[in-house]
Amino acid sequence: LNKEGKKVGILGVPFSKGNGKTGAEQAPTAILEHGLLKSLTNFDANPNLDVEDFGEVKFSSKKLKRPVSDIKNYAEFIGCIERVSKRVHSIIEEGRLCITIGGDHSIAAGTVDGHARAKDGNIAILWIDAHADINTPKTSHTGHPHGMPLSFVVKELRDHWSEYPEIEWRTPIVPARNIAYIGLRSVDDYERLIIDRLGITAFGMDEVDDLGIPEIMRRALKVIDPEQNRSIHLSFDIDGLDPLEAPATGTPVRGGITLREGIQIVETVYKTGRLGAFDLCEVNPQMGREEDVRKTLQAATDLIKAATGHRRSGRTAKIPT
Ligand code: 5AB
Ligand code: MN
Ligand code: MN
Ligand code: MN
Repeated sequence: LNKEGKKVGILGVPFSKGNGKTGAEQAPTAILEHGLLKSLTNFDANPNLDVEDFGEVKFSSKKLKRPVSDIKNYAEFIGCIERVSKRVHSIIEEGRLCITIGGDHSIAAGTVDGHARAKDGNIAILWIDAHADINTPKTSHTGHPHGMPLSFVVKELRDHWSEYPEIEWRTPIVPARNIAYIGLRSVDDYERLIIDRLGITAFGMDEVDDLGIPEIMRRALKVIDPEQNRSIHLSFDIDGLDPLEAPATGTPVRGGITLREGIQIVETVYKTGRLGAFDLCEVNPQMGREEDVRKTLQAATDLIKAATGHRRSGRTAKIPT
């Protein structure tokens, strides 16, 4: 390992109580067993990479003073994301890009909280997803926390959580204007209202079709990081990709971005030099056939590789002297 190179920390979060299905808790192990660490340190990978595997986050459910009924598995959810926030915070404080492998997307409530705290709120969030994940506990039709992580961290929505127990540790300091979505195609009515009211930048699949990823990335980064000084949080829900290329996920929606477009998004953020945290969520190795799972694990691996600086066009080898 070359300690002078880019520093990366990998953290697994085997949590799936934030969605209605089991299986996503197996993704961190499945992605590692698929060969992630090897592909990050391969001869064709970023040669100056210093990768540290931080293992899996340990968590348990919180004891609640009063029951919460409108959010499913609230005690488990809060117990998990508090731990995730602490771990992500300390990995970023070490000067590492924090790569968090979920788990369902509810864990991003913790990754964003930890990142925001490490950077005093000066972060920009790029959210790649079929869904908007900004329901408040009261607007959600399902009660699933994986549809709520953004409302948990956004400054303007913090009061919507104030009645819920065991979240004094939370730091909801990221302004809604620092968020941009790419890939939306399944947005609830109240989520659309929130996006419009708060003026959140949102590129749905219609805009991906009209503008293409390069133009969308220019526009998105200009709004969420206008002075080019923010630490960028790239939260990638694998269901942002089209289910043809990433079928093994709990809430697939057809008509998504291609794997190539997904990689292009990650590469573009990497090239800014300000990628601070990367989440890869919602892979569910229990969904579909073996071939579906293999495809999805490979897509996840390709996205994570791009987040560490892998170049598709190759690199010149250093001839050993
Ligand atoms: B995912 C829905 N909006 O709130 C809800 O996969 C779906 O992390 C949420 O993007 C999907 O339950 C959450 C209907
Ligand atoms: Mn989604
Ligand atoms: Mn999501
Ligand atoms: Mn999903």
